[in-house]
Amino acid sequence: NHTKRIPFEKRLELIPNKVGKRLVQIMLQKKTCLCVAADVTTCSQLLQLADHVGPFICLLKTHVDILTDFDKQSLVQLKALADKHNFLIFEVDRKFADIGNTVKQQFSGGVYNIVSWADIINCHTLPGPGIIDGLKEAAIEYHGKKKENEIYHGLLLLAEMSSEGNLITPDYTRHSVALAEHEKYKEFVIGFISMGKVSSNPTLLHMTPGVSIQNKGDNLGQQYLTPEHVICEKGTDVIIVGRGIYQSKDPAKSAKEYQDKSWEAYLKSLNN
Ligand code: BMP
Repeated sequence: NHTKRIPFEKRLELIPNKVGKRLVQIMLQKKTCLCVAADVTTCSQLLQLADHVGPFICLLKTHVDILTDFDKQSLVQLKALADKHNFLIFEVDRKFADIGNTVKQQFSGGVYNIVSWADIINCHTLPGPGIIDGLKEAAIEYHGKKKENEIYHGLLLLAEMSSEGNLITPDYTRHSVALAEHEKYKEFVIGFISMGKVSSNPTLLHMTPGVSIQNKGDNLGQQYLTPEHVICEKGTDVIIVGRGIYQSKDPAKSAKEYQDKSWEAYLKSLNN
């Protein structure tokens, strides 16, 4: 993180992926670097939370597999809320981690049919490049287009994790960065889940979980840093906040607070 931060306006022109571009556009329009991790367990809670925090976020991250009453109709409603409040949806915690052929089916098949509604997905890099190839094939086939620049999904690679004792090494992170920067994936991979800036390529976005203003961690290994720390010191672009927002008494008010803090930190980091 020694290089100066490049303003989002400049990066917007360079990003080839449509989802990545739209995300940065939304961040600039709404002045927010906040992604809410909506880790609630029912569809009605999810929709209510999305409606409350919608005005303050660029992205809503969901864990569809923790919903006890998952149904596709709710996803249609969630999409409508995303349009109403102008945010994207990030089906993150599928965290694909298998061989290319399997993840291709997991992405496009099953009851969730993720390819048909998620804008952004993510995967572990442990299996090697085949995992990205498999997901990319599913995305291209879904749209029935063979032209790579028509891909309308964005993939984030897990380059680092927030949990205590995780097994990711600096070498693993470097290899993940090399995969993301590979020419072959430039239309599809939009960035990383990481603890801070891991690549100086301005087209790749960094999103960081483990962010809280109040807490230092939980009793299952989660570790928290503040919005200012991860944006100014670690150079990340988007903060991912779950319990700090959805467990607060007033999620909309908390979301506004994280939004303001994230944008202030971004502006401050431009002058660092
Ligand atoms: P919380 O702010 O409540 O700790 O939630 C963090 C969110 O980010 C969770 O949805 C978790 O699955 C996700 N996450 C994480 O905490 N650390 C990682 O390394 C990767 C994640 O996706």
